[in-house]
Amino acid sequence: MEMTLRWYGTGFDTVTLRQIRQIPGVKGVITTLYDTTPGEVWPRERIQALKKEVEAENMHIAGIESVNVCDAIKVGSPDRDKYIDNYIQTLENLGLEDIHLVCYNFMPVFDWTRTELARRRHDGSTVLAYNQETIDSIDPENMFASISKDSNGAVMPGWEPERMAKIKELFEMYKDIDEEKLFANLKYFLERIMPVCNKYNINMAIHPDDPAWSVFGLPRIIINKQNIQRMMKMVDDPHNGVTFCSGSYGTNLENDLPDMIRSLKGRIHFAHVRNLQFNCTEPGHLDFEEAAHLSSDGSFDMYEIVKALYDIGFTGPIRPDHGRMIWDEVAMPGYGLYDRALGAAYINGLWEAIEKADKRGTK
Ligand SMILES: [Mn+2]
Repeated sequence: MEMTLRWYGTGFDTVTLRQIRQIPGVKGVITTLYDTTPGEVWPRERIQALKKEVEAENMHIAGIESVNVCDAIKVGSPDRDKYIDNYIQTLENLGLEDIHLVCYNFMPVFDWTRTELARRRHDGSTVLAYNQETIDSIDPENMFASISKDSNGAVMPGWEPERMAKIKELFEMYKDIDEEKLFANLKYFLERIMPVCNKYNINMAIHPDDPAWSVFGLPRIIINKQNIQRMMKMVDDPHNGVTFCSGSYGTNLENDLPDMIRSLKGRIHFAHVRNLQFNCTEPGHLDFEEAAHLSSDGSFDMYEIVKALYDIGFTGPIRPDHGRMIWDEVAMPGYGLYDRALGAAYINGLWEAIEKADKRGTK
């Protein structure tokens, strides 16, 4: 594995490249052109400029998160081919710049969904949290307004104000889209992009839906082992792979995370590792919050998750995921420096211990 950190780019991220470089073992960033709109072509010069900026701090771009897929492609509207052509051109431009990993998602309307961006925990840190009763009582059209007040002034990925201003229109676009149609549109998209991925050896890594079930009546498909196996098989190409995000698949307690990792051997191109703490697991009253990465701070056995990645011979980029807001840092919720740096150090420690035990035959 290669330890990395997500970086939103100068002007969007409170964390600098130099700070990231000083986290032990981090030489790669996962980044994006944050001011591009889904559907547009990423100009090669801008990708080059981004690379230069990262390389000036003695790091490299380990992958892109994300090149977002526009709604026309997700709903399969008549003009989707134009946008897929643009996506292919973006992939070509990335490939020409020697970038070989692209994370994306296929979630309708909302990206990740949380009900709070700054819930206070027992230790005084603040974290993102999800409460099912709140979701069930909220009008989805007001969702954006209700959470954006806690965003510390940051534009949240997937919750861009321009998109959210058209929320009614977006719901209208998806009104006839069920799971089967979403699968069919994903298949169509993947079949069209696989040739350029093969040409430039670009690994596509779909991010799971977060949370891993339907919210607001919208279909969600990248949610469990069965559905990802279906997705792998429907376009059976090694470049059609996944981002294994423990915090997203883990929202659904029926998902056995180490087992899912083992079943995806060879198709996990990117890993997001984080922990959640469940406060209530009753359906309808489900409540969870994002814990520190440490196993004992949350509900997941992080050793087993990292060990499963080690056991399948995972060699791709890995990153700590959402961190708590600690030590008075003011940053985009989930994306401060401090707690993600602690997460990276912890995952590095787990990995080193697992690897050494394995090599000594005592694991
Ligand atoms: Mn993730």
